[in-house]
Amino acid sequence: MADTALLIVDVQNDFCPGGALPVPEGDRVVPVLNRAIERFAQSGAPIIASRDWHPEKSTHFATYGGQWPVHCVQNTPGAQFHPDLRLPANTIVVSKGMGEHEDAYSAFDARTDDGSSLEDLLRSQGIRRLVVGGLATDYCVRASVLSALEQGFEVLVLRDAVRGVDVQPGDSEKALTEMQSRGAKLVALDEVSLN
Ligand code: VGL
Ligand code: ZN
Repeated sequence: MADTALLIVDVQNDFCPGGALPVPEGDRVVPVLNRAIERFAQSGAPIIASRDWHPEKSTHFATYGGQWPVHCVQNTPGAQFHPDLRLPANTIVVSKGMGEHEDAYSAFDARTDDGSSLEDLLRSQGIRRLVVGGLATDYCVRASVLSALEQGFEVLVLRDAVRGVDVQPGDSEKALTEMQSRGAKLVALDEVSLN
């Protein structure tokens, strides 16, 4: 059984150029992630996609006292995965940030439609290693990687498959260094061996 899963973090229209909270070059992660998806699918390893899935009213948004423009509102086009991302039909989708007072940057705060947490899901499938890519390096990727490490998972970050918002210049670089110092490895897809 595969002990490694692919975790694709928040590759949604609102985080890509033209979206409500665009990450510069956010769409550039898509082709790299499509290659990763192919590899994982071929070896029968699980593919998990997290999505930011906010209610219309949320203290996460600047209009209600938070930090961000309105983005990834449930069931809107901006919350859809990028149209070029080739997620297989058996992708496990986990949603986060559904509470009205919830930022939920980490995919470990996300749940499936039937209420399983990401951690339960990974443990029940015998996953001990995560390969991670997506958006944004300095928010949801960072938070997800740090939670995974805290929970004892081995983490490989696909360095060509992440992009950050850089609210302050250098935030993404800082986040990558922090992830590495806590034990994550930054790798290219070709360096990842499955099985
Ligand atoms: C994210 C800011 C606000 C992310 C989500 O997915 O990195 N960033 N909500
Ligand atoms: Zn959000």
